[in-house]
Amino acid sequence: MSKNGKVIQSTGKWYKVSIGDDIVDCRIPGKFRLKKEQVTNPVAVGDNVLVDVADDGMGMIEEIEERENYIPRKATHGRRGEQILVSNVDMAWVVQSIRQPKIRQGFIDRFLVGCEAYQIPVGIVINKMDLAEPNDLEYLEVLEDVYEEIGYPLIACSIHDETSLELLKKELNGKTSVFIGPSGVGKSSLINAIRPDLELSVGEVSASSNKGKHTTTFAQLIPLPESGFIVDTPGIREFGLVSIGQSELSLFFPEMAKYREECKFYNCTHSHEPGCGVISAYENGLIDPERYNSYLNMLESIE
Ligand SMILES: Nc1nc2c(ncn2[C@@H]2O[C@H](COP(=O)(O)OP(=O)(O)O)[C@@H](O)[C@H]2O)c(=O)[nH]1
Ligand SMILES: [Mg+2]
Ligand SMILES: [Zn+2]
Repeated sequence: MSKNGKVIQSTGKWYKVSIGDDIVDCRIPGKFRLKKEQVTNPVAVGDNVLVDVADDGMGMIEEIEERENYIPRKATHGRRGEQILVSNVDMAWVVQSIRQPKIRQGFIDRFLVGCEAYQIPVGIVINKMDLAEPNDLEYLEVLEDVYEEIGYPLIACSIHDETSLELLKKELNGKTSVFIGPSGVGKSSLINAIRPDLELSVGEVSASSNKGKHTTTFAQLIPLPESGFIVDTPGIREFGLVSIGQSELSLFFPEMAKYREECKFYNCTHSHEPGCGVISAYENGLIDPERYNSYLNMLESIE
């Protein structure tokens, strides 16, 4: 009998598929592997699939629903093309901590751009608010103003503050969400706070410091208490400016959209050109200086 499910884990050969309340071990037919696609993994974590479940409880993946979006990473083992880290993401959260380590706005902006480019709705989580000092609170207010004005939700939280965790849980419920961020900001701790039964290791050196190891790590969807999934993966750190061209970059800064139209040159990079609507908006205080600074830094890093 065929059933609809969602791939929650993958080894490359075997797939765990969540079907209703069950988790079924599945394989894929050989023809899936042979298909010539741009991506190197035929079935990705996050894929919605149709599974034929045999009498012995084993499954065969028959069909993959078209993906709404996906988070890419560079293919491993020197292969060309993109690999899908996770697909059908409802919401990505860029996680930073107010202290230890302190917020890096350039990092936030880079990942917001990545999510915009791959059509993934995105918000910001500022964790470890229990460590905040008075000037941090002022900074947080500035960040809230800047990002919520653009349209990015911002949640300030702490694993020691139940009220803030409830807020976060509400945002995650019913969706497939991803935490993106550098190590040490508390991603695993937050997941543990939501699913205390899991006991993910906290405070461990991130696998990304051991490149050879983490390239073989697959993403995993962790079911949330009510409904929805949260993704746990170290591989997401690389997600940034994958395949974005210089003249495209400003498309992924939503607040620049209406000023771009005023630019004199159609291929304006909004960095030095005369008659640039974005530069003039920046000079008139209509675009946040930090955001514009992030834009210029990213522009420089694109070949
Ligand atoms: N004070 C404080 N420490 C936290 C908080 N969240 C996480 N930590 C600590 O930060 C360190 C790194 O946390 P971890 O979850 O491993 O971060 P990850 O690398 O992003 O997964 C650990 O020592 C945690 O106990 C928080 O809200 N407040
Ligand atoms: Mg972690
Ligand atoms: Zn311009």
